[in-house]
Amino acid sequence: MKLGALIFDVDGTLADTEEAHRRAFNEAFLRFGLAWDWSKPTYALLLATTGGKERIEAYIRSLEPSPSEASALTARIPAIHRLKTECYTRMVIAGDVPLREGVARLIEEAARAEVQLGIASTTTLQNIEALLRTHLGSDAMKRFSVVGAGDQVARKKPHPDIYDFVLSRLNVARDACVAIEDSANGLLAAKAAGLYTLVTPSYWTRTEDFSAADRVIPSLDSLLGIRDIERHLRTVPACAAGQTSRER
Ligand code: XBP
Ligand code: MG
Repeated sequence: MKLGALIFDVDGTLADTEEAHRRAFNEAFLRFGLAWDWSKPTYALLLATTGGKERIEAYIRSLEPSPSEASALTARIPAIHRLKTECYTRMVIAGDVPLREGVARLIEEAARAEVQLGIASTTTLQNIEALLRTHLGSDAMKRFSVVGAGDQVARKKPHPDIYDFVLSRLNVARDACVAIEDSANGLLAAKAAGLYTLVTPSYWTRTEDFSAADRVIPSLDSLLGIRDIERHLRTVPACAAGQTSRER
């Protein structure tokens, strides 16, 4: 099977972004006068909820506020998240969030091999643009045939909606596509969309269950190029699950 497209997740896959997200959330809470300060252990637990706005909502529920307090706090989530996104993109543009190893090289190789590129992420388009333009140049977004982000779909990962959104706009057969993810939520979403899924665990997801992955590697830097992906794609049917070949 010839590889037709690579569909990248963003947070944790293109870059280990969650520490910057965590700091941006805390900066936004401070500027909103909220006595919330998400520690790393707290944030690691909160990452089970995908989507920044949904994560804040889950945190509010965990505080067990009165109905009127919950309603007042929930009404402020969009404004808090807008400020958080401003804080986060400022860090990204300042160069505080490097791409993970092997990402830029694989994107270059894909372009040379005429393999289409897509993005399927839970984060905002604004965050994706900031990361790609900072590291891949001002025309970086044009290198991706389809960019699926955050609120473009009703249900976030682990639902497959964002992958279905991207696949419906890519002119590539599903079984010629490879999803690249870092988290269990992302893996569930990609597999539910019927995709061969390569997982590169991140700092925040390294203890999660990737048994449904088609392949698990430490980072994209350990790939032997596009043909390496294609060779594995040929050996494992796209919708098969469980034949994980976890590589050290
Ligand atoms: C990971 C997420 C996002 C980020 C925070 O997205 O779940 O919510 O944690 O970004 P990905 P936002 O699918 O790229 O791994 O605050 O913009 O949601
Ligand atoms: Mg991710």
